[in-house]
Amino acid sequence: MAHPPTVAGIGLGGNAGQPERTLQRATERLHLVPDTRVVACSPTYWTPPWGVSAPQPDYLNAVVLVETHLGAPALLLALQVIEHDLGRVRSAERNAARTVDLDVLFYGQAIIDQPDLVVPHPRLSQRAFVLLPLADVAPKLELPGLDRVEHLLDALDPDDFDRIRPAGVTLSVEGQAGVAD
Ligand code: A4P
Ligand code: MG
Repeated sequence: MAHPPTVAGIGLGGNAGQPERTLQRATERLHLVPDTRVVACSPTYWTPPWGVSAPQPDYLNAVVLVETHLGAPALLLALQVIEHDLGRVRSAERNAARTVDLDVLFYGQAIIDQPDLVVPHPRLSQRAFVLLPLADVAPKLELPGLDRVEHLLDALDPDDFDRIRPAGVTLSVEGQAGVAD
């Protein structure tokens, strides 16, 4: 049975291969997921790798909002298919470099705590690389069990924004990433 239309936030990140191209392709694929359409794309940011022990390239990060009739588990499954198709190889190493990581940041006002799906994303409120692009597209959003996005962003340590810089890569559902001069 179709679920009522729900807005969900998808976190996109990648730091292997060609992240500009891969995040654009992921955005196009999100728009092709059945019963789902992309309703907003944030700007993109280059961000220093968070939670890694060995050096890695910076990540390209962004947030896309979708409106979907899929339930949250089906949406996660669709994200995993896209990750796989775009060349994501899962590694035993935690936080290993990856071509693309797609996380469900929130799913409407749902609070989900299942072994394979935790929503809102458990580490969201600590992460400038998530909150900065999320605040670009949904600053006033109240995240269930947390706070308003703009308040979560304000609560971060200013040091968390060190070395985050706008990437100027425009994500769109129309194909072809635009790269600003
Ligand atoms: N899972 C549970 N809840 C969710 C959710 N809300 N969205 C489960 C997506 N997946 C969820 O994910 C591992 C398992 O999490 C899945 O089987 C799913 O059922 P994964 O994508 O296979 O592995 P992962 O992404 O390496 O693990 P994890 O724990 O999700 O890592 P994070 O938290 O996503 O962090 N630094 C910067 N600057 N930018 C980044 O984007 N990303 C990470 C990965 C680390 N450092 C980063 C970045
Ligand atoms: Mg993930």
